[in-house]
Formats: sequence, structure tokens, C-alpha cells
Amino acid sequence: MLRVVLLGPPGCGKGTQAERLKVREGLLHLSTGDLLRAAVAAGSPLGLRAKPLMDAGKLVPDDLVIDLVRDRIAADTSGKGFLLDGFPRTVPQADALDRVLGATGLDVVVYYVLGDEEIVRRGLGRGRADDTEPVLRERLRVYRAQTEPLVARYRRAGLLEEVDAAGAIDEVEGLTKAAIARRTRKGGGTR
Ligand code: B4P
Repeated sequence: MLRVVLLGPPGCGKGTQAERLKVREGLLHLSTGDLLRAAVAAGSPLGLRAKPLMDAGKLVPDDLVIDLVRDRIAADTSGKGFLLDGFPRTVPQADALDRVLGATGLDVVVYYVLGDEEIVRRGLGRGRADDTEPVLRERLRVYRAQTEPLVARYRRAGLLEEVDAAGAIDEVEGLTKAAIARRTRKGGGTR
């Protein structure tokens, strides 16, 4: 059982790495960004609330996102574990995750480090509807204010592994796997 959180600025490559890791490890991949985009595409009540916020580079309200993740973790019976990509993004979301996981907790939080200019460059290359330069800059501002405090929290908890996200995708994948292996060895192996 492996329980991993991928944390880092918007567009640092969390989703790209999550896709690679889940293929190899057979983990449940939960991307709140993908789940929200699916809700927007389906025109569901959640999607209708989320769309203007996502388009403006803001976060979707915590209660909506927490419900999405909690239900999926509860429904997973594979026993292999999960990869959370883009969640938690705020202190209340991290508190909710602690409540859901209880004493067993997380194995590792991989923290991707990448400079602002490279983030904007990659985002503009991706070309998603919420990837215009002003929106990317707003997402970065929101990240610094609301998500970055989680770095210190998980460092204090002894869960943080820092990964330089500036290299090529294969290189970052290698660093991510090494980070996960280091942390799971420290904890005496995965459950
Ligand atoms: P997300 O879908 O989580 O998007 P992200 O953080 O921008 O992307 P990620 O880091 O996964 O980067 P990617 O692999 O795509 O969130 C979108 C929105 O949903 C948020 O703004 C918010 O509104 C809402 N939301 C999501 N979760 C929420 C939550 N928990 N609470 C509230 N609101 C929430 O990579 C980016 C680009 O870089 C790609 O083009 C990729 O090909 C490229 N790339 C990746 N790695 C590279 C590398 N090593 N070198 C060069 N290019 C690379």
C-alpha cells in the first residue's frame, strides 16, 4: 500500500508524472483538476460552479473538492494505494485528508520545485482554456498564498521529498521514483 501526494506549483508537471507513476505502480490516480474538468464538460451542478473559478485561476471551494476526493478514496478497494495529484491545495483540504486517512496517514509528499518563468512557459505550451498568461499568473499567486503553506506542514511531519522539476520529463520521473523509494525505505517499507 503506497499513499502519495504530488505537491507543487500549477503546471509544474504533477499530472504528467502521475500518469507515468500510476501505470507502473497500479495506483489509483486522483487528479482533482481532471475530475473538475470532467464535471465542467458534463455540465453538472459542480461543473457549473467550478468553471468560472477555474477560468479565472481561482480555487474551487474546499467543501466541493473534499467531497470529490473523499468519496473516491472510500470507494477504492484495490488495496494498492493512491496518488493524489493537485490535492490537497489548501490547509482545510489537508486537514480533511488527515481525517479521512486517520492514523495510517501518508507515506510521502513529493514537492516539485520550479521557477515562475518556466511554469508560465510550460502552461502557455499546454494551451488549455485556463492557460492564458494573466490566468497563469493568478494561479501562481493563489498557489503562493494558499498551497505553499502545506510545504512547511508536510516538512514538519517528516513526509516531504523535494524534487527539481526543471529537467526533462524522464529525468523528473527518475527523481520522483527515487524520492518515493527513499521515503518508503525510511518508513520501514510500504504497507
Ligand atoms: P490542475 O489540473 O491540478 O493543473 P495544474 O496544477 O496546472 O497542472 P500540473 O502540475 O498537473 O501540470 P501538467 O502535468 O499538466 O488544476 C487546474 C485547476 O483546477 C486549478 O487551477 C483549480 O482551479 C482547480 N483545482 C484543481 N484541484 C483543486 C483543489 N484541490 N482545490 C481547489 N481547486 C482545484 O504539466 C503542465 C505542462 O508542462 C504540460 O504541457 C506538460 O506537457 C508540460 N511538462 C510537464 N513536465 C515537463 C517537463 N519535465 N519538461 C517540460 N515540459 C513539461
